[in-house]
Amino acid sequence: MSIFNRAEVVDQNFKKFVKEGKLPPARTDLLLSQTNIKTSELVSIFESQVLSRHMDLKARLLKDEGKCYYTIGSSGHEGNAVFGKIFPYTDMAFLHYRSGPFFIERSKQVAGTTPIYDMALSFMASSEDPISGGRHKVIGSKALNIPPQTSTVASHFPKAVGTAFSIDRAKDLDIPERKIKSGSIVLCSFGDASVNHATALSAFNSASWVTSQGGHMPIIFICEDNGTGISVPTDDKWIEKNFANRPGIVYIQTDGFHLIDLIIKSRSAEQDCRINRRPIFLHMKTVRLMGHAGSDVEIGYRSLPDIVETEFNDPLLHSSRILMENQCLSDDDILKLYELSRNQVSYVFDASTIRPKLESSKDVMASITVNREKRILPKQPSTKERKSLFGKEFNRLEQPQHMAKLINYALSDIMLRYPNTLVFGEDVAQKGGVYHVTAGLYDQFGLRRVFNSPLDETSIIGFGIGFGHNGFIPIPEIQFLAYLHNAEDQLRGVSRGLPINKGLGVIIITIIRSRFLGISLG
Ligand SMILES: Cc1ncc(C[n+]2csc(CCOP(=O)(O)OP(=O)(O)O)c2C)c(N)n1
Repeated sequence: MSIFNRAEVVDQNFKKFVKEGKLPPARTDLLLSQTNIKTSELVSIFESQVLSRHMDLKARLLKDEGKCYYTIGSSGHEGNAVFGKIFPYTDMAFLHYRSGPFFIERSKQVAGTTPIYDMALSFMASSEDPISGGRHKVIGSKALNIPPQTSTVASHFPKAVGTAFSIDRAKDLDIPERKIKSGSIVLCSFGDASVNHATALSAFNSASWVTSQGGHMPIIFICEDNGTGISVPTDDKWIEKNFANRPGIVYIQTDGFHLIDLIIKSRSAEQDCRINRRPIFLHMKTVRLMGHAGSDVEIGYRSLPDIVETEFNDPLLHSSRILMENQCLSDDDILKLYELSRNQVSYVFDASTIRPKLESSKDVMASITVNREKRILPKQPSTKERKSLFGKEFNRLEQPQHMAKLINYALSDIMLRYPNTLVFGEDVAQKGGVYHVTAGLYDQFGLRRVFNSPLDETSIIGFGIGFGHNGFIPIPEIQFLAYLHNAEDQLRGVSRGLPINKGLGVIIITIIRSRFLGISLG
């Protein structure tokens, strides 16, 4: 066994250590008998953890054979299977790329889902991959309410915040188009290094901001803290120091090695968030095994004893100890489950290697959604309706009007015609926009449909995408073209046009370009 092949070492060690009973010690002395957690729940979670581990191991083998293209794995993050169990599939989840165990466990809630095959097709870049159409290894599922994300770290945070913001607003406005069950919450998971990203900070800030304005923000930020971002260590206390005292965000820490602690803390996070409709930061401490991705050789930047020590803290070994000490499974049962799962994953992955690949640009574009849905549109507002709303006769086009005025007319018509439209951005409410494009809309349609955002374009577009996920037609305003560049990455994530995004609303951006000495709609 080569010391460079850590996947093989981790695999062999698991079998050896379980057989010999050489298991890492517990950090907490929680026992199953002190809780109302069922044995079947623990076993199901463990099975998902093991299946995910085998996906990582098999992907590496197939990569060496040139059949698998991208092998960023979930090893070390298997604790996230618990979240797949605790949170109902109706809670939309914007996931970290190490969420294989979550995906497998959540799929058990919905009959007919095939998470291992779906992910295998994605690993193999097959055109039949239902998640990204073969473009990338990514986790996603329409049936499981998991919108797939781009690989840009933190890009999913503002969308998650926007979606959380949309849930109670949709209920208040009672829009029939809403897609997310009322009372739902949103999950947003990520690694420890990602919290430093401007996009992440934008989202935490906006979640806090909305809460401090009295708004509802039912979101659980799940930080899967493995203490490193590729090769750069995260200080042991960095996450806690940063998030233990954020205004409006409740901080809960959990042990990513301990299934019982994870279940208890996730349940309490869930209850708090679901009832109080406020953001929670759930901090799961864990490790990363087998390097950042298949191409990463950890020994280039970490000492071997450090790697070996981390590997002994394998969450699967911890889970095995918990299952044995609580008489849920014997060592024999665990080893049998381990090998059966290996065969299952191996069979499915081998089958996926022979599925068609992307061959042409036509194949690449085949999965891009085009809006061909036939809808019955509400009728245009009549002059009488406009008059009753605005209190005066409208002869709008009798004489030439400034473009801002024309956009303003168009917006009020759209808002009148489509009760699921919202207008938001900086200064759009009482002030009516810095260029008066939204003048009068706040008075006409009220605070719930016309509202000011925090001064942060990333969040504005994030709100737009999030509201779009929930059946709204969001109309975010960006004051000036230059300010859109801050937020462009959010748009790129949407324009991927993946099948899951079919339900997304329209996003209209009103961009004011003063250099035209007038106003144009971008
Ligand atoms: C915006 C952006 N910058 C850089 C990268 C390259 N990159 C991919 S993963 C990663 C580290 C992320 O670390 P962390 O958030 O701790 O998650 P982990 O991989 O440790 O689970 C980096 C820098 C990226 N994907 N996106």
